[in-house]
Amino acid sequence: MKIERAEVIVTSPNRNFVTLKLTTDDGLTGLGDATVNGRELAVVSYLTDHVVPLLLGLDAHRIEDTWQFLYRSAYWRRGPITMAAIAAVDMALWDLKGKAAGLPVYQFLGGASRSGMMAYGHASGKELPELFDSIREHQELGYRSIRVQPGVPGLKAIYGVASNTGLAGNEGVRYDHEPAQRGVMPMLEDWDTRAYLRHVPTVFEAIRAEFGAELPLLHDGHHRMTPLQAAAFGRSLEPYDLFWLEDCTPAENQEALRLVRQHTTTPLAIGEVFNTIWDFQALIKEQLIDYVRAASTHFGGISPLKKVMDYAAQYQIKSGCHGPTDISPVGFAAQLHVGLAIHNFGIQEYMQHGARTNATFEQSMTFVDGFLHPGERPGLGVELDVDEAGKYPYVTAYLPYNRLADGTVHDW
Ligand code: KDG
Ligand code: MG
Repeated sequence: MKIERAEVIVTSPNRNFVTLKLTTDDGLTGLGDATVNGRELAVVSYLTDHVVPLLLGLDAHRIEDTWQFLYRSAYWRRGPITMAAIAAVDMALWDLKGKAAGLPVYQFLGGASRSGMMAYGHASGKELPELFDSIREHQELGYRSIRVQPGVPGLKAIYGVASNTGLAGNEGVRYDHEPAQRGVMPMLEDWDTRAYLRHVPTVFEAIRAEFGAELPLLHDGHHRMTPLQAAAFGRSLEPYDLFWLEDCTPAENQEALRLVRQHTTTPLAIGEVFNTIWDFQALIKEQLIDYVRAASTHFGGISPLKKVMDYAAQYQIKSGCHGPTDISPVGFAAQLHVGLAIHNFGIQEYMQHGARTNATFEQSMTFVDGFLHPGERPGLGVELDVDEAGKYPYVTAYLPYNRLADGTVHDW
């Protein structure tokens, strides 16, 4: 099974996606996701200019060897562009292996450890009534765990609060509030940490009063606090029993979590912007986190995701893979196969793709009563309709950014 053709396909059905398609000499095709939100074309160049020429003629069964070859021969280590490109190759090779053997990928990772994976969705609302409606809408869709991002008084636009309510389906547009703000410049949002720290605990108090003690609730701090602020915030949320507090401090300074950890028992999740197992090394060994937020797409693919989760398992740390809409259906399927197989699965973020994306990427994945399953189709279970993909060319799209009241740029 030799790699005969490698194509990089860019499509923007509801948002931009970069997909690698490998074709073997026996006619099988494998898909990999290489989407880096807001920097998509950099990965396209990395793949077409530097990776595709190296793949032609390789034995598609040699997944680990190909991964090590691409990682070590590049010499320059880590980074989202490199690791997304390697991820796409890794996923496509697992897809091919599955198709060649007639087995879904999870069967190669140890087989199923559960019948389905609990997913959480994104509820948001500027004010409590909208937020409560959004939580209820998610419950009606079957979600049993809910991430909550409220507005903050005095702030016009902040991360995670949909500009208008509504869920996927309507071409994905109404729910596409998060990063894919289309335009030639990043959209400006505003920020005030003290207002946020005062307000958010009151929101969780109101949610517990309305929805009771059982509902698992999550919240994303999106890298915006200092270690001391995060420590105080985690402590102030303890009465509301969060499933996790995510990205409470900027991810670059991993030592910050030592301080946070000393002061709060609110469970911590981090890692959606991490690229390698080494970014998690100290966090796992020192038990500074409870959930690993790596995404297959930004972490080098299925192979390293399985390795980091096996390492985390030694410390009772669980998975909570990043699953926003900027992970394509291919990347999403890849981490569903890992999640189904590992013993230490925790939860899976599931922000649903829009109708056009689902028509472009045909998927075997299911979401039933709040639980995800990758399906039984050989490989990853995703096929790309290239004619459909061709209808939606790349659109310039940036993530938003933040400024404080005095104009200083802040973490977004
Ligand atoms: O591209 C950036 C988004 O994926 C990110 O902002 C989403 O934080 C996020 C999350 O938890 O889904
Ligand atoms: Mg996040």
